[in-house]
Amino acid sequence: MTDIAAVKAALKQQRIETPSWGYGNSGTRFKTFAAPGAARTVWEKLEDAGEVHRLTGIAPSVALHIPWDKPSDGDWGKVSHFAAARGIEIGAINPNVFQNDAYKLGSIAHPDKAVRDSAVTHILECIDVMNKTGSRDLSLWFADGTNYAGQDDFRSRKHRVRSSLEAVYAALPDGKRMLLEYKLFEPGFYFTDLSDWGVALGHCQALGDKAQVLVDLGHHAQAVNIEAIVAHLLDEQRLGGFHFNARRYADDDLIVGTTNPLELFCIFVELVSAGNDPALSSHTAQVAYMIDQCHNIEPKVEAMVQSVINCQEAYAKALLVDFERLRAAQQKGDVLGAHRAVMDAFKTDVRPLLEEVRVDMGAPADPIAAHRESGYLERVAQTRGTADASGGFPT
Ligand code: PSV
Ligand code: MN
Repeated sequence: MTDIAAVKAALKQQRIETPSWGYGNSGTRFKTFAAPGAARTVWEKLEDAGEVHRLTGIAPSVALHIPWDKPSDGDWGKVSHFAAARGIEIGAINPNVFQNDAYKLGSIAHPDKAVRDSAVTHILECIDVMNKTGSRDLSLWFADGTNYAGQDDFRSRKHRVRSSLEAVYAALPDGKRMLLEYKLFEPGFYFTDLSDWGVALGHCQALGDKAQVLVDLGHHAQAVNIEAIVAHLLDEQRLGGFHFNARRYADDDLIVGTTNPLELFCIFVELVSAGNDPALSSHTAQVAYMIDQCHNIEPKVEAMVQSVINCQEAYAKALLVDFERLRAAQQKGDVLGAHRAVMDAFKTDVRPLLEEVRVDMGAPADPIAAHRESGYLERVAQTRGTADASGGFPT
């Protein structure tokens, strides 16, 4: 039996973080199409993130990428205040150690210690930004890897990664966390230093409790069972957070839940299940739910709202799983009975329930319709104009 009041209460607690870089122009390596009104500066990205929160009621923080989002005067207090005035706060801080020429052969795994040191120095500056903005999470992704057999020594690179991460970990104040993101390929095509959850988990366990694994849904090979990875990391108490997006072939960064709604739902089922487990509930409560998505052909604010809604729908359906029925069927070895228990929840239309939840929270029942009616896009297109296509994703 489902306790709808409890489901609604849980839905009101859900939080999804949006990425600043999702509000600027972005594209493929073939073409970046300039979108009218796309954010050009950190201020405009914060305005857009505030609009997504106003429309959904569950997106009260925004992740920043440094130096893309660094204000010209370096005044992070001003950034925090600007965000607070729009009802949002600064979320994860993402250092960028992949765009300087010096990083051609890697950053924290680079053969030259001077390059490794400069990458660590940049990350330490990002910890300073966390201290100034009140951000809890340092979100680390490294483009480090190689393209050819023999290009560099795997074990030496592993040791360089470990000692660089140790230097960062040592500087992390109490109460802050380091999230380590893995990716199986790109820009390295032969080998990636942090290629999968096992490698990331190994480093995190060696570093200490403040180091946690970040799962980006786009960073796995085809057919990898991400919900099983999530279950394993939760059980190890090492799931730090997500980068939600949808993929079809590679790291496509499409709107969350568009190509993979069942996968997204199954991930949330694991989270609800762990949240119900007294041994894992406090670990599960600290998981960061972040979107990492760039929109190439669709309007950006609207796309971000759709992603938030899709996360909300997946969570609502996961909350409807009858776990008593599911566990009983599993215990009996009733294969289809167990499958049907999960699929019954997946097939439930949760849209009317979510409309009620939104209205209770003071958000519009239909955030997309409200956005279209509000004239926000027309207004920002007028005031911001059409930014240079490289405006949001600096090269
Ligand atoms: C890398 O593909 C990634 O997923 C990392 O999270 C980066 O920070 C982000 O995309 C933006 O480049
Ligand atoms: Mn990511």
